[in-house]
Amino acid sequence: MEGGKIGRLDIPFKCLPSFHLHKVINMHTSEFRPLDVERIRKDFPIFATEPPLAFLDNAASTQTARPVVDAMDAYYDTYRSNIHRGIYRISEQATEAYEHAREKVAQLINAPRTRQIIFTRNTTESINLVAHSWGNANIREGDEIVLTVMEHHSNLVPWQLLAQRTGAVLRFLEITDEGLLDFTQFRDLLTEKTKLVAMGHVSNVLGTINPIQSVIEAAHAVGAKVVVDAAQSVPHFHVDVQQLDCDFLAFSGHKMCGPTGIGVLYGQLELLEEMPPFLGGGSMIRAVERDVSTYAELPAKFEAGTPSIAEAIGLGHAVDYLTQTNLAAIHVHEQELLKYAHQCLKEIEGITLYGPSAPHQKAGVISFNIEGVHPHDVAGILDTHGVAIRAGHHCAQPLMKRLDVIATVRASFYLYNTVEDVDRLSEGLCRAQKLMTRRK
Ligand code: C6P
Repeated sequence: MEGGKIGRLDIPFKCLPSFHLHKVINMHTSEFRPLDVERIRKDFPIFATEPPLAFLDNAASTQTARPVVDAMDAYYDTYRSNIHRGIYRISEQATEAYEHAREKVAQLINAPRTRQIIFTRNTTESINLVAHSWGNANIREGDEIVLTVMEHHSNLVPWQLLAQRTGAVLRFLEITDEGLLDFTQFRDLLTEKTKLVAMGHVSNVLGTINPIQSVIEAAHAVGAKVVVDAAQSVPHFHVDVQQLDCDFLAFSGHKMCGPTGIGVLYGQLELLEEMPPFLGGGSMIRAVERDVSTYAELPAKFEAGTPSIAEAIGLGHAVDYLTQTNLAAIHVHEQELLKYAHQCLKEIEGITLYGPSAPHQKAGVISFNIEGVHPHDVAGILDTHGVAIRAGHHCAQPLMKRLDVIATVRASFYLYNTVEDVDRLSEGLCRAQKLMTRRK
């Protein structure tokens, strides 16, 4: 399992993230049950339509599970009210449901304390919160922030803005031609000037699973803090913040069968306690004078204004849904679809697949291009066959530049996808390839 060393810090670089251990253990005990995809699909009414939809754009946003919608409907129909302020029954019920959702999220990622879970709107807002609150207070001119060329813009632009505000310097870890991070460079990048490493756990374009735990150990060894963009990992496999020992971790509800408008920021307690508020307003204060205020305890300090109440409740139910379904089984299912998709797609004439091919280094995301066919044309033709995929730069323009492409086509899998979805994808691609190259 030891895949090498990270720079001068001599920290072992583990190729396999820890969740694979869970997977291996689970698969060899009676605990492991493959997914019952047919049953799962019944929880998503969109799949009952005819002709059936092959929804393969899960990295952008997943479908919402019925129990999630039911929980949100129940809030709107029976106890809709604001939280943390009403001295009446339904407001107390809403407060309880909202805070219960926080407990479920804390358990999902094994946060030591529930107050380390801050509800935001999405991953983007979570990262911006850290960049403003922690970043403005801790980053100075000449400090270095280490990123990678595979970052989503949400884990790049906030750091660019922070660097512009403070005079800090951004440094980038490159990737190999296979789409893995090039750790031979880490030696030069991580120095005593490094104050922060911000890295995606899983690339939304290449599907690469980065060895985040080793990165965190290496960053901590030089005294740097680490922000993990977990938008593409938490929904798909078990992530344990105590095991990772990350300083901050961000993800979104809408990528894990939950609603839009709700995201999560986890942070180390001492950091969150020291950090100044991000947004000011109601709910985040202790006492307000004309010229100055004192602030509420965590997590309220970072949740100014009326939050997304129904959405938080929905997220709590999405967490229940995923954990009851079993995240290890979801991961195995996605890996099987990925393997099958790789086999099918590599047979298509003129196709270039991007990202690693070894399954343990890749999540259920597959990006590709077909020679002579624009990705948008591929997406349009697939749409006429009832296959939904994403084509474009996927909010990762520096990565597109590194791959020397303007865009890619991307298919991404989740618990409700089937082998038939992959077959329809490859049939549609064959047609697109024939149609578009015949025209030229
Ligand atoms: N990626 C995709 O199609 P928000 O929009 O804040 O919920 O998530 C932002 C984000 C941050 N990091 C990663 C790794 C992501 O994949 C995303 C969202 C979508 O790839 C929409 S661009």
